[in-house]
Amino acid sequence: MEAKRWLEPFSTDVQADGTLTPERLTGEQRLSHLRAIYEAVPESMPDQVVYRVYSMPVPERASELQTCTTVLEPGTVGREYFMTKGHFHAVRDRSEVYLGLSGEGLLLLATEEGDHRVIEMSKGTVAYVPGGWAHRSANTGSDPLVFFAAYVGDAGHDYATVLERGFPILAVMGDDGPRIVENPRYRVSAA
Ligand code: PAN
Ligand code: ZN
Repeated sequence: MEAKRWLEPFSTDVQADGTLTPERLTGEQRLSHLRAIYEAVPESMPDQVVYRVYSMPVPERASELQTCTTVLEPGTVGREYFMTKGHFHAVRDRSEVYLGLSGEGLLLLATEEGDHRVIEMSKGTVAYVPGGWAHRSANTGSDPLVFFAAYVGDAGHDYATVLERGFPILAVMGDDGPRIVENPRYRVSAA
């Protein structure tokens, strides 16, 4: 039989809360898995889910687009807002687009040299994440921050670099709203 040349077209419904129909939960991050990204997680904090990712299944190759939604809960650890682990794409030049669906937050971006940017995310924001920029989302609102993402199929995720060096900037709760501050724990690339 002749091998299939093309994938089968398909569609998925994104619900108002960011979940997909049919259900496609692919990742759930609890506070206990995220301790290393915060300055200090108080022992008294419950081990709650900080975010979930729902992904559409396509092969991880450069000819495809990976797509998913992220649902990031509201909350803080100390003064730091709940945030995603953050990553570079393993294939560094692979780009990505985020589309805000609901909630309020900040998309933090940083290069390996320590250059950084901040993009405000809310419903309707289309954020372009070029290759070479690590990206992390922080929920600065009181509702879940929900966004859709599409990225080059073979991008892969390098979490280790951000975990080892930290992110140059942090989104923290100030007296009159969110503030961006330098991250004292950040170690710039030795290169
Ligand atoms: C997003 C992220 C998602 C979760 O889909 O993977 O928001 O963040 P972490 O992967 O940093 O835990 C994306 O940027 N994909 O490439
Ligand atoms: Zn990404």
